[in-house]
Amino acid sequence: MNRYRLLILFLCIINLNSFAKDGYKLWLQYDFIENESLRKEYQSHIKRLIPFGDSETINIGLNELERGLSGMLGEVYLSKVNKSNINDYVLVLGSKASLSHDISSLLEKEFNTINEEGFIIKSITLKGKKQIVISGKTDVGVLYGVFNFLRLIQTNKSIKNLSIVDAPKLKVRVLNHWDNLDRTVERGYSGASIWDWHRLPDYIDQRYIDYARANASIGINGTVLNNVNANALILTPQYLEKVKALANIFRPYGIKVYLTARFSAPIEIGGLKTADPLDAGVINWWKDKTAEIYKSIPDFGGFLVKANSEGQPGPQNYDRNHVDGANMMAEAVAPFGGIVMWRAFVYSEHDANDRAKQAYTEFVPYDGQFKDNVLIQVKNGAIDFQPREPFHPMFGAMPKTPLMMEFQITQEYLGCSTHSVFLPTMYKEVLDADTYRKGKASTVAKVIDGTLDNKKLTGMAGVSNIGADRNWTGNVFLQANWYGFGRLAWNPYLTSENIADEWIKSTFSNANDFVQPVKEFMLASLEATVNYMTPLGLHHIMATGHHYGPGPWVSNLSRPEWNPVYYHKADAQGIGFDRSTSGSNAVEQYAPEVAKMFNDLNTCPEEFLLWFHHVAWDYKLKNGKTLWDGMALKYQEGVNQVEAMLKTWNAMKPYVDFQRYNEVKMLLNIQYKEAKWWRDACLLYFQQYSKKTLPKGVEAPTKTLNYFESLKFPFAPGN
Ligand code: GCV
Repeated sequence: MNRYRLLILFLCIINLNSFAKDGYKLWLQYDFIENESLRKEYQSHIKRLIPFGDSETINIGLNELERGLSGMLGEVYLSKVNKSNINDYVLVLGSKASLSHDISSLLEKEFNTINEEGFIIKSITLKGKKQIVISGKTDVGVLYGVFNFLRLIQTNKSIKNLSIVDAPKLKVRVLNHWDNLDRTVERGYSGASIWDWHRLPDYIDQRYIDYARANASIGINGTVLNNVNANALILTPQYLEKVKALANIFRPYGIKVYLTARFSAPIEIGGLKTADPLDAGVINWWKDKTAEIYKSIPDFGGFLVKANSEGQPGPQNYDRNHVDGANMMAEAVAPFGGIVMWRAFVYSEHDANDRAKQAYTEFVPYDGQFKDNVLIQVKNGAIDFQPREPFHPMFGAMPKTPLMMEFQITQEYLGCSTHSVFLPTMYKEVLDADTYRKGKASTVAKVIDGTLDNKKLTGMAGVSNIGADRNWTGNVFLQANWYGFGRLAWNPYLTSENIADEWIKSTFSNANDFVQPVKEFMLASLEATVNYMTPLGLHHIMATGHHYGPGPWVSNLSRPEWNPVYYHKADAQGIGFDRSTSGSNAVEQYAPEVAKMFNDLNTCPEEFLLWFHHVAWDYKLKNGKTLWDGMALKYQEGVNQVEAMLKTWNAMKPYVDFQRYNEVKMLLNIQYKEAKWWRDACLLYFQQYSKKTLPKGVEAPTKTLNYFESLKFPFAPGN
């Protein structure tokens, strides 16, 4: 090889290296710890690595430790040292059953406090030798312990005297992929579906393994592979073979696969004349289909069903109800330990009632009638994943039914993958909300973790924001929402601040001058977005169909509740949806304490003002401004906040690799532009009704309302 070729080879290697920072590695960067004394401190506590047991899961844990420790500490640790020859400062890894008796007996107390998926990370001294033990009751518990141990080092925490005992508070922690078999993703903004159905089962994309690893690192233990607007073909042998291939990859990472079940599948792929849930032929068809699935996927998780919602078939097509449908499927999966997640996202074109009331009206009368292996999956709010919604009233109204939370991680109503919005803040607003079902402190978190009503089956679902884009989520910042969802599904009591802190340090840097400003910007990002899109309780005023950009003027769609005008109800008097006792009375679906608070203009939190009340333009807000002025100033504030986020990020250049720095910067610039678009379009439109001028401090729009109304986006993604 001549010198010239050598040089080219060298440049190629450098170039390949730069790919390491394209976001693919997510929060598992394992960057080398430059601070020598800190690095040495860690090294002094981990001199050898000893695995007990050699299951696939334990080997994954071992590889992860080697990868993480050599990345961060720059040394490759010896793995298989002789177990009888334990030296000082050994890192021991193994489940309760595989650890040597003298080690496991030291952890007896800890083992008694964790569940099957919990883990222990403990510093012990055995026969005068210092060790750190990572253990759990199961191998998957150990794997969770490994990821948590590595996170300690990634976030520069001390590992001197460890005594960490942790276990998930929720049982089912699943991603919902709204991925179609043709690789389009409903409401997906990060490229094509990661499931390459055409080439499965024989072609195993490395992504599947990396996906499983990333999920395991945050405790996600299930994935629903396909869209809730389901295609029955996924249940045919041709596709089940592909599903099996994915299940085999995910299994050692503690991840189960689930599928959405199209209610009419017995007709579409089974050749039956009906899908009536009380028909013997249909019942048997689902039982046989389920048995067929479990034969090839013994740990199959179960079904997720969207029934009688937005055109999907369901039991009501046969004059049956949700209980009939859900229980029929639940019986089919029960012998195998499977579950049914039955969605409560329903609203009917035949129900003239306020859409916000419909799911409650349909489901609450069935409280206590579902089988034990049914979880009712409820969206965080009663409309549909709006930038801000009050908690869904169903959470305070079904004590005899296990309810699971459905959050949306993908940003259908939040600027697609372009806008950098840190969603754990929103998830926490809902989890911390008080339903008052059993008096004060009956939070939504306590409802879904089962502690309020002593429920065994619990869960949280997140509609995935993952796609085939190299950085997984279309915007590096939105990896934080996947991360945060997983962390909150594990423990809904974590704070969004802690989650942001962990994510920033694991993804970018521990430098304080980076962590603090970026954390501040992340924590403020939801409020900024609410301000420039839907301040003061406004909702669903996005353009229709794709939901990209503002569309408060849309009024021509066939169903009233598909039109933004239905939600904001702006007129010469004022603006907002009256859901008080003098309006639709949606407030009555909450416990009396909550209903009273929302019902009264004086006590209704201003962030939900226009959600519950139609308010006069001259109404005085708490800050003394009129509603019109206050609203206009909120829109402006949102724009200013994005400008500040952009400024913060621009100053972060020294701390971030160029590719990720520049991508985030470009996206923030787009967000800034679109925040102004939202402000101008909405204020010009509402101004037609308020007939008031913009207050001081609000920038004048540079385009006309006609211009904004004329904008069309026929190819907006995710639609
Ligand atoms: C998967 C909203 C979305 C739909 C989605 C639906 C649901 O209506 O716009 O794309 O369908 O919610 O959650 O079922």
